[in-house]
Amino acid sequence: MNEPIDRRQLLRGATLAGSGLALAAWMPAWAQSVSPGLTAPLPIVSGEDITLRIARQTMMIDGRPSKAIGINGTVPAPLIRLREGQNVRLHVVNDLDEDSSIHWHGLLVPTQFDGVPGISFPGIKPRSTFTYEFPIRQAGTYWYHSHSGLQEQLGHYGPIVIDPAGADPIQSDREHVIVLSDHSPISPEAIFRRMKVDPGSLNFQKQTLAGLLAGRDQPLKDRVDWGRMRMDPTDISDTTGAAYTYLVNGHGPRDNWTALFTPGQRVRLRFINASSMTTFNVRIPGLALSIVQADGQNVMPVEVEEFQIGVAETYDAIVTPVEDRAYTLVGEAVDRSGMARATLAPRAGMAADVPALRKRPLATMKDMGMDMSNMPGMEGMDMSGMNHGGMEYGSMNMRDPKNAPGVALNPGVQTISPMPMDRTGEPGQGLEGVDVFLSHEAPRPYFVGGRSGGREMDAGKTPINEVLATMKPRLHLFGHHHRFSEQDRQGVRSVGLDLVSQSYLVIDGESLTYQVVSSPHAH
Ligand SMILES: [Cu+2]
Repeated sequence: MNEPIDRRQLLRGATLAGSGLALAAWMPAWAQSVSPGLTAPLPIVSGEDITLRIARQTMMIDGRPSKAIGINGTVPAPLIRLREGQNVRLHVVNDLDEDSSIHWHGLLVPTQFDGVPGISFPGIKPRSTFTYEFPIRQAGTYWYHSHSGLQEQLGHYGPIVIDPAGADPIQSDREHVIVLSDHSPISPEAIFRRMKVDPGSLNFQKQTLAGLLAGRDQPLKDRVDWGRMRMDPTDISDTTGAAYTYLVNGHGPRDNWTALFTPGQRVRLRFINASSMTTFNVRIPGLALSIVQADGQNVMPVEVEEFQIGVAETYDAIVTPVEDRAYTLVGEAVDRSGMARATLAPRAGMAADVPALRKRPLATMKDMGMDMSNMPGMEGMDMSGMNHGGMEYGSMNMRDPKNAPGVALNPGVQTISPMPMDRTGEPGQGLEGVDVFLSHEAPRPYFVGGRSGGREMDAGKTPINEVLATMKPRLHLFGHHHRFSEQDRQGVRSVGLDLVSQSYLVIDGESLTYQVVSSPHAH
């Protein structure tokens, strides 16, 4: 007679016996729970001929299975490690039942291989293969992701590390890739639908009457003013920790992904924000972060205690932990609704204190591009007549073409800040209290760049656009590096910003004029 089998026991047994193997099955080695770092030979895909297979799969987050789309069976997708000067052929097999694609974020590639369906190629049909082929003309930290539907949200993203042709000017004893992302048990389509119906439906940090009575957040007058304008100062992130788990290399905060180091080592952390919607504030309490690269461009080292990373940005930081102890890597969502958490430790199984989530920031008039405190005679102005829709109420209308004479008012222009201003020297929303932060202005973290950026891109400057923002968009022109040069609107001082980047997080209420600089190499 057969013994009755306890299904739970069976599962438990299987989990215990096969935990190492099970992990290996859905996670690349550099992203497994405890990672020794990127060591040679690298547990990654490299060489001139690489095959990537896109397919649906399950991934485990904080011990719970979740639906995902991965590549070669893993989320994040495999680390692609290349060398400047080589050629690469990437055969992308689409095993999904829908179209897919891969966009190589920040790589200078011929147009037809940029991977944006409907623009540079038709996309990769189900059960078919597309081969990308291009020379590698740059070095640095980049990433790749789907440009089809909402697949990126489900895990279709991975890191790219390109080693320079010569010696790397950034010396380190060990490296780790830190892919930050957001993942939800709710399907991205359902989240999108919810956002369309009620943009604030996932915000559980709104102001309350109890808060008003206790003297928290905005005073009554501001609340009434903002209410009249139909603006919510707690609208910091659209999708929040109510729907998302924030991940480090595919691991939830409770998984405690651990990066190993030996005390005294210079450890290079390659941060990539591969999330769909989340801006992170990143810090490692007890360690200074020396930012040495931004969006793949080497920069003059800037030491910070915390930095903000927008969607699609990459930053490389050097940390030098000297103590024989664990440190917590905190990637706090900008609205403080949750955090990505990992540990840096000399040995596996260690953990440091995890700081509590800080108080969520409140948006200000400045964030809405309507700060008038610097304008004489306008301090006490009653803004109750302001309008968020399409009707005219003078220049404080949120979509008044007079506020952006150079912009054609087409359906792509959602809002125009009435009072945009230069905020490149500011720390970013939620970091107002931080002493040392990464600014886009002096000390010019982006300034050095140079290699694949600076020199090549000096020719043929063509100003094509002006960007005005009230919500954090990411500026990203595919296949281009941008040079943000100057800003020149009524009374707004010139930034004189000179940075080369593939994406740039616009601070709320900031206005930027930028030039796209074409070179013979950038398509
Ligand atoms: Cu991208």
